[in-house]
Amino acid sequence: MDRNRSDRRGFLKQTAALAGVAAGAGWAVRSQSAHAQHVHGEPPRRGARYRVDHMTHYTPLQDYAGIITPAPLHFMQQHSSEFPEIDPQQHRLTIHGMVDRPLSFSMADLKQLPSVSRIHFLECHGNSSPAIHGSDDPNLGLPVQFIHGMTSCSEWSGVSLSVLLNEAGVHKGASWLVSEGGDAGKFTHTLPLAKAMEDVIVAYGQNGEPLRVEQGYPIRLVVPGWEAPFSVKYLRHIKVVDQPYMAWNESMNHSVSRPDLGGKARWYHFQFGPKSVITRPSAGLNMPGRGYVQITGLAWSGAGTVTKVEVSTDGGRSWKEAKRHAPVLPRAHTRFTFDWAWDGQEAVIQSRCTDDAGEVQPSLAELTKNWGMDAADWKKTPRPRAIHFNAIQPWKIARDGSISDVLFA
Ligand SMILES: Nc1nc2c(c(=O)[nH]1)N[C@H]1C(S)=C(S)[C@@H](COP(=O)(O)O)O[C@H]1N2
Ligand SMILES: [Mo]
Repeated sequence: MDRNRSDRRGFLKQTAALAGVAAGAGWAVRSQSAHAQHVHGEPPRRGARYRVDHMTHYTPLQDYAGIITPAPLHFMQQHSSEFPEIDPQQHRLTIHGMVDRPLSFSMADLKQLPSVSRIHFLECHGNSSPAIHGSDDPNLGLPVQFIHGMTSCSEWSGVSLSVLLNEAGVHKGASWLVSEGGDAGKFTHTLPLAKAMEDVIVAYGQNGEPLRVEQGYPIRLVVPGWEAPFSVKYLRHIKVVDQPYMAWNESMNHSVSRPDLGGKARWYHFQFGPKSVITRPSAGLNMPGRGYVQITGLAWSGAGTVTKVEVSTDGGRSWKEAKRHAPVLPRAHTRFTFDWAWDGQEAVIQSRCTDDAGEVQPSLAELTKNWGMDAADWKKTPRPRAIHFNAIQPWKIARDGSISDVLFA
């Protein structure tokens, strides 16, 4: 495990150099040392909730172009204090429970089956939460990375889960799957059978390479468009059952009490709504100067494709359509750009996503209303543990070119 750690450190030193180049000339990072340390060093120290047995890495969304997150920069949420060391020669995936034929697949078995490769984002259910914008974080003047960087997008390769389930022969009356990982805590999550049959991948490849250890080597589930806890890493067992199981992690970490439900907890949150964020210019960076600026960012939706991205540079008074760059794929990040000239005056810039289900990304005020909350709730300490937080993100550009978070900074 120590070996893993030090390998990782050496490796990340190289990527730190790369990311420095990718940031581009002119885009000064406000706090270079904190930035480098938290992007590429040890996992950043989190607030009280995540101190023990939890490792988090954030994707530096501001530092790359296009839609594919370079694998070493993929975000990571790991509910254990070290990575499992799994021998791919020994690793097996078993499918059992309500099936005609319980099956056990080796890695070689899986790779012999028909493969698929598809580009999808993953996003932690807690990404962008006000608790992350919180001032208890050591990174004052949080860059976009530490607010929205628990999402990444990759080309995932593997076998459709439906192929494996059909091979096993699912019983009539089965309706859920319980998937278990091979990490120390045996991370376990329930998944409705209908989604499993629709588009879930048992992935062994990430951007043409084997999965990274951080991403679940040698295999993981990829559950497109749904919150990432469904995408169980180090996948080892799938049990076919006829009810949701509410495993330990699901009840402890992933069910959140909701004001709109009278303070009751909702067990499951599934698909993400439409979301977007301007990744440059963004909080933590400084404007390169007056004149031409290409505003760029990412938009995505758990429902399907992004059909429109609008940008406002006047605090939301007027909106203009941004350019969406191909490929625009379902349940994948979509790159957008917007040509702008900064006049050196104070400005608030923000983006808004519409998806092919016709849903529009809400403002914070709309989200507050939808969730039955009060504007004052966001000011409480600790900040509300809002999940699936997809409010429009305004960034404020000051006359001196510094950029800050309007929502919760
Ligand atoms: N085995 C296992 N699977 C897991 C987790 C874990 O800790 N162990 N974390 C879950 C959570 S909460 C998230 S957000 C995603 C993160 O995937 P990533 O680390 O590849 O970005 O994995 C999910 N699957
Ligand atoms: Mo997560």
